[in-house]
Amino acid sequence: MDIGGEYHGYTADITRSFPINGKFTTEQREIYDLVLEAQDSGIAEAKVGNIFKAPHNAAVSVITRGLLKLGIIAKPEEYKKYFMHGTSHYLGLDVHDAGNSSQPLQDRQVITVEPGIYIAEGSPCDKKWWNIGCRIEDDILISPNRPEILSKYSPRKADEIEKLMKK
Ligand SMILES: [Mn+2]
Repeated sequence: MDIGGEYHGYTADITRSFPINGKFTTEQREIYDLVLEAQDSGIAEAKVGNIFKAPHNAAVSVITRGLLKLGIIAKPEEYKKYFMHGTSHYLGLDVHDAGNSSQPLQDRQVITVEPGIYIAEGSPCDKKWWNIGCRIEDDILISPNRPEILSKYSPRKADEIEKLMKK
């Protein structure tokens, strides 16, 4: 679910992915944990002075390494087949807010970090991966120190998602 909300004129936008029957299969869990790791790496780069694409570059690096390791791709550049969108946009008065992505990240800006992996049926990999799709999106406040995850109270780890699904 990719969900946008608005409160007193300001917006938020988060995404959560979950296994439809409540429990991740082995393959779903591999992909989920890889996207989560990519997101963690991206969030760590969401800080003052970094280029706007720093979170994306970090996420691409993790996803590429992971897809190679899982044998889903054979060459690094093939990651684009399964991760075909950007990782961040600005948040503010609009849910895809105006902003100059050629400027470094600044204190008090809010951006999303939302890597994903989408493996369509018929993809050139083992069919056990087909039809798995996953994106995890959170809202990050840029500060000089540690990036602050504004959406941190929404369950994010695979175990937390399964626990929530059990309710
Ligand atoms: Mn978004």
